Amino acid sequence: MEKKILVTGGSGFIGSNFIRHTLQIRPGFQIRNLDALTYAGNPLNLENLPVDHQARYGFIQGDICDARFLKNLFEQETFDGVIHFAAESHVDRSIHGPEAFIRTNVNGTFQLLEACLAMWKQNGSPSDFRFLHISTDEVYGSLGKEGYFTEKTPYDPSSPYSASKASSDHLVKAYHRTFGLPVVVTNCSNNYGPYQFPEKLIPLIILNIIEQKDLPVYGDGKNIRDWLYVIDHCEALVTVFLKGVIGETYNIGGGTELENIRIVHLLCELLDEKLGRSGKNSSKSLIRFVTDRPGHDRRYAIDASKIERELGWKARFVFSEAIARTIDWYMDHMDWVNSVRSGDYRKWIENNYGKRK
Ligand code: NAD
Ligand code: TDX
Repeated sequence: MEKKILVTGGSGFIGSNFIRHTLQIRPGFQIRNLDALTYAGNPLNLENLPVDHQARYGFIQGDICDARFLKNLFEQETFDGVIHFAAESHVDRSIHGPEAFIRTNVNGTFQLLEACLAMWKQNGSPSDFRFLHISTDEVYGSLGKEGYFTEKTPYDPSSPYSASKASSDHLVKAYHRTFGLPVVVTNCSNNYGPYQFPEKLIPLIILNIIEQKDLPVYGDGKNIRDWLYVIDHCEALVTVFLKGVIGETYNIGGGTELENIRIVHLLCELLDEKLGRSGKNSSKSLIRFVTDRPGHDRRYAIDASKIERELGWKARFVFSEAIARTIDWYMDHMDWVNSVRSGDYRKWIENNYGKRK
């Protein structure tokens, strides 16, 4: 199947995994990546694509908040679909500085919808066009000990990040109901894997263990996240893009619920084995319980039965294997790590963790 797709935010963590994986599994897909290259976007994430993949890939630097830029782009090029990853994505940053989240996640999504709607109408409103909006389980708020998020769980976001994502989800749905734009929305749980920016829990802890730095655990460490290997997420997105029903939402999750402290212990154990540390030198001695994140959601857990039943997708990576693979990737890519840890990154670490001790 031949398709020309615009991916937004393709130079970030999930977007770059998505582009690499989709070029490989969908030889008929051409992909253009529109990315502003903020601190979280890195051209290195898409370096060294195989030659035949390079021929089907193009990069466009630009900001989704820039209406004039989007209008020009859609006048010059036509797309069969838009897959929208671009966002400010880190909860702690949204607490320190919410404005960027409202700008990109709310206003940027709005500008993108406006431009897509105009392009879609201009092209005769094709029914096979898709606007796939990538969202998060955080829009549903926090669970207690029991229960799961379904597609019908009411929105109840806790952080400026999740509130901005919730807002963008509503806008996307409204553009379908009001203007008929063919949209689909996905809400996914926490991802892990290669190319994740080391401000997020798993890469931060892996690198701090390697470098024998403190391992900051917020609050009592008993908050629970439902972890999904990034390639499973990418495969779910291709499935929803091709087979999802217009106007519908699909929850995506791996069914691997873990307390944060368990993940930190596991990473210590796996890395200690590789680095030959034990006894008094065990990395667990680096664990520090620090001031909790304000508004910290206690538990996320996804009910993914709708996408499994209706579209035939199922997570296929097992956590214990995929986390080992992720550790190996970081150990083998210290050049990438050093290149993304710029002056801005060091400032962020000082800002966020300096105050928590
Ligand atoms: P990321 O922060 O790694 O990447 C975001 C990308 O968007 C970067 O390349 C950045 O340069 C780009 N970007 C930011 N603002 C932009 C703008 N104004 N215009 C154009 N590009 C811009 O994020 P991620 O972890 O890859 O997440 C991707 C998407 O998936 C986000 O929408 C996020 O909400 C959602 N999501 C993430 C997770 C997760 O665990 N990481 C889970 C569920 C959903
Ligand atoms: O230093 C830390 N210590 C710590 O205990 C960090 C960075 C995090 N944590 C805790 C907070 C969370 O309970 O670990 C858990 C995971 O934190 P993050 O990696 O920041 O992810 P989270 O806040 O759960 O959000 C992620 O998943 C959903 C992504 O960043 C979002 O973009 C996505 O929507």
